[in-house]
Amino acid sequence: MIRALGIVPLAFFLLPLCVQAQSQSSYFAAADLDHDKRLSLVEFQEWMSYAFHRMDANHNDVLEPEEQHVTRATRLTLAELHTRQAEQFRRQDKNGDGYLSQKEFLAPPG
Ligand SMILES: [Ca+2]
Ligand SMILES: [Ca+2]
Repeated sequence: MIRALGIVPLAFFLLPLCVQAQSQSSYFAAADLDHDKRLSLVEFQEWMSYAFHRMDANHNDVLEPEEQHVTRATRLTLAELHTRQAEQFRRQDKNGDGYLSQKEFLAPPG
C-alpha cells in the first residue's frame, strides 16, 4: 500500500513530460510537409498561417479588423504576414542553413 502510494505521484510527474515530448515531435512532424525532418520557409509559413486562413472568412488573403476579433486590430495581408514570418524564420534558424530543425523550430523566437 505504501509502495503503491509512492509510485503514483512519480507517474503523475513523468506523464506530462512524456506527453509533452510526444506532442512536440508530432507538432513538428505535422508542419514538415515533405517529411525531410527539417522545415523550409514555405513549410514554416504554411504552418504559421493556419490561424490566418481560419480567420480569413472571405478568403481574400486580407484580415480585416472585423475578421480578427481583436479590439483596435489593423488590416493584415497574407503578404505582410509572410514577411514577418520570414524574419522570424531567420531569427530561429540559428545555424543559418536555411531550414529549421525540430530544435530550432521549437525554441522560443529570440
Ligand atoms: Ca520539410
Ligand atoms: Ca537551421
